[in-house]
Amino acid sequence: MFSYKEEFKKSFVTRMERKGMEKTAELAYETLWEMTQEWIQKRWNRTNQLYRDNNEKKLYYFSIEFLIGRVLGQNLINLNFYDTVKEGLDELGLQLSEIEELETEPGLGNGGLGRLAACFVDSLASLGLPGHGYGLRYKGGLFTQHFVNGYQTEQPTQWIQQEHNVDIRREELAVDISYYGEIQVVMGLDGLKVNVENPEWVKAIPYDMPVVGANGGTVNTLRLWQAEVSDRPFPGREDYAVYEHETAKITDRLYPDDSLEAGKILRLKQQYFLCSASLQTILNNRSFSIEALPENAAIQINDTHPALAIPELMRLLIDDHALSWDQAWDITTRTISYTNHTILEEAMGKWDSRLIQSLLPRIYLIIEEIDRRFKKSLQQQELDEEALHKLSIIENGTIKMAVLAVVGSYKVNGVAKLHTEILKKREMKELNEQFPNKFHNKTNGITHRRWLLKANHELSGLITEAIGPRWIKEPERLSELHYFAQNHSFLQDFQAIKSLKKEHLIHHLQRNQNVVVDPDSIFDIHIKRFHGYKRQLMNILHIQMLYDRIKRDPTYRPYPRTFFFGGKAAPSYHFAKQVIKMINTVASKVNSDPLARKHLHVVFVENYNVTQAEYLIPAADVSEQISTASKEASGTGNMKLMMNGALTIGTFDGANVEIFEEVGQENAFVFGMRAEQVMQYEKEKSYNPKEIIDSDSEIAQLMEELIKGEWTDGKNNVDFIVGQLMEDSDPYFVLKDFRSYSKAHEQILKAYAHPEKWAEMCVKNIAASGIFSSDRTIQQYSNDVWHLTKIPSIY
Ligand code: 26Y
Repeated sequence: MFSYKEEFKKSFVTRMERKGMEKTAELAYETLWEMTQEWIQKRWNRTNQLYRDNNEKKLYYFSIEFLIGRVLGQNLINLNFYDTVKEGLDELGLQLSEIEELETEPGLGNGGLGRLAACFVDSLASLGLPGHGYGLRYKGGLFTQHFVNGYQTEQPTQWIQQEHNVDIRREELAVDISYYGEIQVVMGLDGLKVNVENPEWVKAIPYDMPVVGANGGTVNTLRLWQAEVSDRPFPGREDYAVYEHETAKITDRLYPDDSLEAGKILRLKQQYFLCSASLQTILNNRSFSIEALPENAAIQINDTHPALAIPELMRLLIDDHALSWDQAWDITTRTISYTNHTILEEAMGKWDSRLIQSLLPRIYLIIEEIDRRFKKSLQQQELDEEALHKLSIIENGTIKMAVLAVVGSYKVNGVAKLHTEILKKREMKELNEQFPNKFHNKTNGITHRRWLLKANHELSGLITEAIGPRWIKEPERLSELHYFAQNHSFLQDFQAIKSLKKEHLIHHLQRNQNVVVDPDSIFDIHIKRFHGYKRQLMNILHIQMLYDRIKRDPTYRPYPRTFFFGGKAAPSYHFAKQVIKMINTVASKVNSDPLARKHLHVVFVENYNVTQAEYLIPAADVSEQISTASKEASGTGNMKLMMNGALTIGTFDGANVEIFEEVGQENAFVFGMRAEQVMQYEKEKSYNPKEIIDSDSEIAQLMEELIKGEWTDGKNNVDFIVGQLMEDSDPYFVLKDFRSYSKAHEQILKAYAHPEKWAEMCVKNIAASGIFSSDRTIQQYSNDVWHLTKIPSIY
């Protein structure tokens, strides 16, 4: 055990010397990496031994994304070694922060859903609960974003290195996955049996990554599957080069372009690969009878991407374990539960029946049978056409994965109160009526171990000085900070830390992007995936308006603000890409104008990812959470920013509603339509943006400039934006909420003019943020859905 600095230093130096090379940061990284892996390995072995001895029920979290971020620093924090190592290295003339920068972040996710999965596995291990993640080991991860002339370009990301990888190959646990083939019904010993003849085989190799819980007590496993050629013979394998190439593509990258059929097949292959490999490994390595699966394993599917787990588990139970349909259905629907993350129609997973039929013929038959039986069970009720439509799994040649996921699981949850209500009352009303006890809410959370302890070491220290260290284990104790919200010296310390974190961000951006930011300006931060409903467009239009005002009105000289954007657009999402181009164009226009630049600065942080988030979030004064009410299922960036003492400008949407409830609306800047109003407009189809343009001359002026292409480097770059904003009665109501958004920004300026009062509001936000720790969320899932037992801690 290296709990003491001197011991650490001794061992570190010996190892460095053994390598016998120059003392570079790279070598230090390698050495520290090895040492950390050794510390972890011991604890990992112990945890696994305990699991074998105790045979407790386990949770498996299936997710197509795990956005874990860099692991070295986080592991040191969770092991409680961070400070010791940092000081030890300092004394050896090395900087831990520099060493950390050498790690390439694995980009195995895109946004909130993937980061949530990462926060959840951290909380599971930290609470000492037996819960493991199952995902895919994409070679490339999500693309790297660069701007060329203001346009987003996408380059493949390479995170897997030859040495010092974060995961361990487990060859001995490989399983085979089959695609295609022809269905044959044969007479077996116990009656008819379905066989698939001549399928194509692919091998799935697991790579295991340790998930280190708080205090290093429990180390769980994140298992990521990689596709490789199978040893099994099958027709078609002769053309080996093609086979090898096609196989490697399965885990080559996250979200391959699916605008063409080949891309769709690839995504389907990925989803099935994840489900089949994970289920096979669970069933192969069990120590209980197959009938006892639900008492021994809970499987949570993260959105519909892994919903094929339902028919795949049925297939394994019926075809491989010779159970009857009814037995298999009973087991499946007591093992699997489903989390929904969206109400957006286009993001609800749907597959063309023909695609599944050809790629996964046996799975198709099972889905058909699930649908047939479910429809049959509905026959006694007098349901209207609309209800039948909402309740069908297969309809007009389409398979609706969300309906399959609800029917085939024992619990279904939304990710914030409002979202769950919308699911129950609107999107999934009919399903909720059929299964009244299935739906429940679990408001998302974030791990404070990454988003406060790691990302904001300084603020964490200040909090501990004020209220003692117990909040680290019990984050709801952050509420004790309320006593300090009016304590002058505490507020001053808070302000000093905010300034320091701004400096860190400035330094980081200077190094990476060569931009220089005014540390005294208000840091207004809008970071998330690019999407219409998240309304980055509203933010940039507002900046355009501010610019116009500064130019037009010599008395309008507002306090300096820096508007930060960060986020990626899906490569084929043209509207979102135009918004990116617009932000970059506005940025160069505003930033190069000497007058405007005194008051406004627009910074688009290239290639937003977890590492960048760790710089941006602690430095934020203002958190932009401005989605069209009803569209953002929860949001989790809102929680991270609040926990770091930023004030939210936001709509009544997703978890914002609960944030406002906790902190009080007087400590936030709330604006815009409510979800009911939005839904009313949608129902009546009565929103007409032209009315707003006609009645508001300033907005009319903005639109005029926009249409001329003045803010986008020409008209060609604005057609999707203009089309959506004005012609198609914008589904995201940008102009409708624009005025109240702009007023909320005026309130921000007024509030910021009183620094101490502002700091007080920030501290109240931190104090109210404890409930948004994912430890709380995970404990609720465990109590209500998974029923896990804590394993005794050994360290
Ligand atoms: C397959 C494709 C269409 C697709 C790809 C990615 C569909 C959805 C997604 C990702 C969705 C996502 O990240 N959703 C976010 O999940 C967070 C965690 O629950 C929520 O906080 C957030 O509101 C939601 O947008």
